[in-house]
Amino acid sequence: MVQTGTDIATDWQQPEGNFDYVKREVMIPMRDGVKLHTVIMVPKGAHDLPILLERTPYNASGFVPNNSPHMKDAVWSGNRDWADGSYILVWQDIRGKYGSEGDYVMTRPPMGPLNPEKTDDTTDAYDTIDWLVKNLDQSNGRVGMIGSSYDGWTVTMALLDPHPALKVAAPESPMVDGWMGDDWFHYGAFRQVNLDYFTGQTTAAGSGPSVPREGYDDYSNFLKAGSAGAYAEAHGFKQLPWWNRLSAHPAYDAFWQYQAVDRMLVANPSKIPTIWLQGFWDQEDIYGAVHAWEALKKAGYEENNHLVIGPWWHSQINREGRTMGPFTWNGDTTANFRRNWLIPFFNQHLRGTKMDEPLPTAMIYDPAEDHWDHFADWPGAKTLTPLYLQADKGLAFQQAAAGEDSYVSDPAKPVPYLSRPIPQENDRWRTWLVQDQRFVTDRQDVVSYRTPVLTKAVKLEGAPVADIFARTTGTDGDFVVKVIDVYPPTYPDQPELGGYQLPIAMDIFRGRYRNSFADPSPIPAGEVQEYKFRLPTVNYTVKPGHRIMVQIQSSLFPLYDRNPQKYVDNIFYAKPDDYRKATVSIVHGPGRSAVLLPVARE
Ligand code: PG9
Repeated sequence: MVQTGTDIATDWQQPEGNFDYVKREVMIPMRDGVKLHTVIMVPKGAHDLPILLERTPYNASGFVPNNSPHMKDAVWSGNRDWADGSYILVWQDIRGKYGSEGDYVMTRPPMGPLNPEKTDDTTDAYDTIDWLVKNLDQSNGRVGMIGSSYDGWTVTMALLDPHPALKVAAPESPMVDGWMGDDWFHYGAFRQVNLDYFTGQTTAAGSGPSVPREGYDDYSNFLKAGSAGAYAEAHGFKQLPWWNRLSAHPAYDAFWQYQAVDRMLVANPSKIPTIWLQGFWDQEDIYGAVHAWEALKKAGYEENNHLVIGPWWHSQINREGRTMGPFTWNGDTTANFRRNWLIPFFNQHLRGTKMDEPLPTAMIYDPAEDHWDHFADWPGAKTLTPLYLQADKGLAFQQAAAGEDSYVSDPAKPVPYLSRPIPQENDRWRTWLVQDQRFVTDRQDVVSYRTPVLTKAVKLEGAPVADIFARTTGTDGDFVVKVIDVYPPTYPDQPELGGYQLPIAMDIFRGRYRNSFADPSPIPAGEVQEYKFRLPTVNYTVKPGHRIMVQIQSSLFPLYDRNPQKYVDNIFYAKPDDYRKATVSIVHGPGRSAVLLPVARE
């Protein structure tokens, strides 16, 4: 038998056979005619089911990676718990990405000063929900939105003017403020390892390549290139509109202020029951959920907004949650949260089934105690207690005599954020925030202050604030402050934790912004200045037998770009000879350097 023509079937239809669901791919029209690619899975024989919607720039089709007849096996693991036949599952490519029409704009700001169009991710979510409830006969007309990180950001956008059918939401590790403390900068220090994300997202509508590397160790790759701008532009970034916009706005000017989601939420608060969720050691978006929740609380919207912080890395909520680096938790903390709280919360608002126990205002894991704490109000500590830096590298709740400690910060030898080598494909990225800090503690450009061995537990409930007084011989400089739990020298329960220096809160602050985030100014060389900034939120018991350590350094490289330590207009374009050694002196004594701790109990 000779076959003429093609062996490819003209219109292949998968026989439904024993499939327990029907999968459809549709193009949903938005108000301006642009159509968005949407994948819909409806359990067979469904009626009166709620809809779970996720809007993503990461390929909606990829959320159903397996061609299995069973919904639970067909969806990716993050959705498995939802694929038991009780939800219609929907994933949508946002505008301009993967199968969707239209133009893509990075975390597109809502219509207004930064967006002259007639649509945004708020209207796109609205139009999508409208279509879904009108066109899916099997639905009960009620929709919940979920998603992590960028997909968490799309949830927050939907909340700004929600469709009436949207009844519940869970932004998980949402990007909320890309300048203050989420993906792009932390207090003005640029997260240059994200440059691969720029090429990945904006060189193609699908998935673009990462930046090609000269060598295995990113510490050397970035150091050789000079500034972040020199690195980016040597790799063609001038072709990327998003890079051009971002690099023209190194300070917290109107560009960043107008896209800060916490500000927008307060201007447009919703009554939708919402879970703001993030990881305790969230290496990408540690700022967003807690700040959005706090802003809404302050605006009087505490009742419908809940805060959840698990002992997790970024987006771990959608994966297994038994471990974090060398730490093993009491069971699968993510599966337990999803099954015992998240899904019942959605069920309550989407189908009226009551939760066994109502979700508390705040539910935050204490990793040291290895259990969840439930809070009717948060932060638990109503005041901050200064822990003062002392002579002889001591730390105490009492002030002591004046003194200072100096180190030389050399931009030619920045302090690494992970032990070297640091390859681009790096499975330690997820857990770098719990890395044992002993790999840098003895460097001459890192200063560490320690309390005596604690005789009583110190329970921290809230966000510590670094309040550092320092002089530098430079005219700019970065300050990294870490609060560390130092384990006892031996730890029989898990011997490899003996002496472990576990960071429980750390962040970086670019000195030029000490007086104003919008208007940077040179640091007066040789004059004592105050650098005061909030660290990530903690709920943590430092146990008797442990010590608290405060560690200070001037770089976290190559995660953050180097500060040249000479004031230049735009650090993205610092020239090689702008990079100068500086002597940094940390000043302590009455009214001077301290970390203000949210001590709830001692
Ligand atoms: N943290 C990633 C991201 C979010 C928003 C903007 C850009 C990047 C993410 O994991 O999606």
